Amino acid sequence: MKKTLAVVLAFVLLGTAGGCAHRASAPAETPTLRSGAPNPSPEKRKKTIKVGFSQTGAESVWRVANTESVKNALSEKNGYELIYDDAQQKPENQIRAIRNFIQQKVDYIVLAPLVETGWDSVLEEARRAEIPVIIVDRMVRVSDGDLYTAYIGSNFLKEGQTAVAWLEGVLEKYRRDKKTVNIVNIQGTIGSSAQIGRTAALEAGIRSHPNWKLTAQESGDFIKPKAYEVMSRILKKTSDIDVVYCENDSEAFGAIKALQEAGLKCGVLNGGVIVISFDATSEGLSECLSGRISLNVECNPLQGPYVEKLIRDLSEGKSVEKISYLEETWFDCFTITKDIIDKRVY
Ligand code: GZL
Repeated sequence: MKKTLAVVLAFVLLGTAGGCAHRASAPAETPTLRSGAPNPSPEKRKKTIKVGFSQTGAESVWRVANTESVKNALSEKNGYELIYDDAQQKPENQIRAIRNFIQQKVDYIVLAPLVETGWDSVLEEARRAEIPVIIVDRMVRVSDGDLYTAYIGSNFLKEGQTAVAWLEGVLEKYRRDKKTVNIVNIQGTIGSSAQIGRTAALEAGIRSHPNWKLTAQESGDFIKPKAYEVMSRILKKTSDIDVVYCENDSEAFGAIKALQEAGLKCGVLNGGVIVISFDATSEGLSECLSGRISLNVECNPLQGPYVEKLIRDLSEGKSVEKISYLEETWFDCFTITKDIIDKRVY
C-alpha cells in the first residue's frame, strides 16, 4: 500500500497561517509521523546497527541536504555505524559499494539509486546475504519487488502534474491559454525516477493541450553547467520560447543565466519566460522571490528521520510500509515571501 507521510517537519518549516504554502493533499487517513520521534538511546539498544549507504553523489544542493539528513539520523549517538559511499554519479560505483557492504556484513543497506534499472543481480546478492535493502529518493525498477524491503521518497509524477496544473492556471490568468505555448524541457539525469516522472507529466500535459508545443527537450543532468550549455545551444536556434521546464533548481539556475545572456527576461511577473523548477531549495525560492523562477515544486530531501524509523522498526521486528511518499508542497512568484525562505532548512 502506498502511503503519503504527513511530514510534521514540513508543517513546522512552512508555518500555516500566512505561510502561503500550498499543501499537497495527504489522504485524511494518513497517520502523521511524529518527526523527531525520540530515538532509543544507544545504551538501551542491544547493539550498534551497521548500515551501508550508497548515495548518487553531490550533484545538487538538494543531494547534499539529502545526504546530511541521512547521516544525521544514522549517527553514532543514535546507535548506528554508518558506512557512506559517494558514487560520483556512476551506477557501477553503487553496485561496487553494495558488494562492499555485503562483504562487511552490514545489517542494512540504504540505496539512493542514480537510475531505475540495472539493480536486480546486486540486490539478489544482498537478499542471499539476508541484508534488507531500503531504497530512498529515486526508485528502482526490478523484476521482483521483494528484492528491496521498503521505499521512501517522492512521487515525481505527482510533482510534475502539480507543475502542469499550475501552468494551465497561469496561462489562463494571463490569457495565453489559446495561443501557441512554446516549451523547452531541460530534463534531469535520463533514466532516474525524478526525470522519468517529471518528464512524463509534462509530456502528458503537452498531449492534452494542442496549443502547447515542445520546442526542445534535452538532459541537463540535474547540474547548472550542463543546463546552461543546453539552454545556450537552444537559444542559438530560437528565442521564441514561452516556458522553460527545468527538472531541478540547479538546472533552472543554468537556464536563467543563458536566457539573460540572450537578452530575455525571466518570469511571468516580469513579462518574460515562465521558468518552472523543482526542489524548492532556499536558493531556488530566492529566485522565485525575484520573479525569475515562476513556480518551484518542492522535493523533500529530509528523508533521514524516516529511514531511521524504518530501520528501527525492522530491527524491532515490526512490519513496515513497502512504499512511502513524503508529503510535498509548491511555491510560486505570486505567494513566496522572505519569511517562508528564512524558515527553510536547505
Ligand atoms: C529528487 C532527486 C533529484 C533532485 C535533484 O528526489 O533525485 O536529484 O530533484 C537531485 O536536485 O540531483
